[in-house]
Amino acid sequence: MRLPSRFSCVAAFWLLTQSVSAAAQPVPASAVDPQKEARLAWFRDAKYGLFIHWGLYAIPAGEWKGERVPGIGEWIMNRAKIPVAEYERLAAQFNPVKFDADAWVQLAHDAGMKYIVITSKHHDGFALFKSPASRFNIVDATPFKRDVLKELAAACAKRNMRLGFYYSQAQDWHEPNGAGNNWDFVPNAQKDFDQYLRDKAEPQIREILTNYGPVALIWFDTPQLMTPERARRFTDLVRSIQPQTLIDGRLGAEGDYITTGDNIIPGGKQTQAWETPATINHTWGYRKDDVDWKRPGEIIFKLLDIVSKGGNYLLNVGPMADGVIPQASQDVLREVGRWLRINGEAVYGATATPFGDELGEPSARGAKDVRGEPLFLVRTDYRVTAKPGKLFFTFFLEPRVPFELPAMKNAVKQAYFLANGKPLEIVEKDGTRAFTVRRPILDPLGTVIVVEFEGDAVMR
Ligand code: H79
Repeated sequence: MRLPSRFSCVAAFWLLTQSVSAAAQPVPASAVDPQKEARLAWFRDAKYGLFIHWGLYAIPAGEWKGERVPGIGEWIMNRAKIPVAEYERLAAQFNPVKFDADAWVQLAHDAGMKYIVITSKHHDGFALFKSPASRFNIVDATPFKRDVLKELAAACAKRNMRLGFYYSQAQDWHEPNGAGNNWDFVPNAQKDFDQYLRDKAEPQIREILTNYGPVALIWFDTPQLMTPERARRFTDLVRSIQPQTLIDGRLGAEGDYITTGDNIIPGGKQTQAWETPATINHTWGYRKDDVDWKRPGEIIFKLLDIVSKGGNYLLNVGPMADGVIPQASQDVLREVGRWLRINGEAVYGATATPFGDELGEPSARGAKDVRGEPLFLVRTDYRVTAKPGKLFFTFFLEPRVPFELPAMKNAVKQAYFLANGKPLEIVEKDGTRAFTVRRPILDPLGTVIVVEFEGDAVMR
């Protein structure tokens, strides 16, 4: 049999993670697992989390030996085919004296985020924690010698912030038998992958679940070489140590929730819990040349878009090698946080839109998108989120005059601006109900109008 190249393996994974379809996926009643639903309760309410990609790759920051290396920053070892012996030398330079766990947690808090997920070990194999299983870690191999996970866990506990760990369980470019490194070592198919799992990945998962208090979730990634049997060993390990810890959707087996492709937001709502991991610029790990930050308005739209489809938004920052999160990305996050302090009721604990026409529609001409899937024409005027007896209409553009409520059988009690409580008159005409928002729209980042109705759930 011909061996698949590394690239096609990655490409296959890429396709695998893109398969969340535009239509809602009904979950048969038999598939509802009460233990899983209990584990997921906080996650379903949280909606918005901070992803942190930090490691040795923050030192080269997208450049190696004076040359710009294209692609995502944390992939630099792979893209530049840097030998292990050379990459390891970065550890001796890693001394992030400005690292302040409290400041990072404060940022997540100010940003309105309810959980943090940090790279405990990325594909380069370097661990941000003291690890008996491998000396290639921040305590044993750097002059810094501090356990970043320990400090973050303490800071999170103080602020009631949930903390989860990204762990690359399959790729490990530092290890002869880890997946992915074919420039120092033999191709994947010739490796003793189970030796790698036994000697490093499984022990390290045990370590991060044992030494840092309650772990909100483990965020596995790129399940190359992961058979159902191998994945099962990780599931058993996680459940045996911390039964409440969630498992993401990239272990190589069914997790507790669906993880979409990187930066992919599905076109329609999903009933299963799900999460979109996303970049605030174009890279995960810090790159000095990527300053193309998303605007606060874009992030608020994506957040409401995701929440209106029943999902969570895990938005990433890449701290620099000195331990500081780039100020420009902090400023953007804090501005979103200011909006959320006023309008958070439309987000936290909210469920998906009971409607759906406002999301967009498939192209009637049968056009295809870049992935060859039917093109979905996204509408961006407004999004709807829901709580028992309440609908939240978040407008990103001035609503039509008058704005007609989507059809529902429930009586409508009242409507008002969430930001200031000012009532809006509901006018009934020919069986439709409408309100009129006068110019200028209250908040250009998103104006939320609450519509209260009789009963808990919308009847259509
Ligand atoms: O941790 C972040 C990424 O490093 C990781 N997932 C997120 C959360 C990830 N691993 N693999 N991929 C994402 C997809 C890889 C895409 C690739 Fe490429 C295309 C690998 C090789 C070609 C991008 C371009 C990276 C190197 C070149």
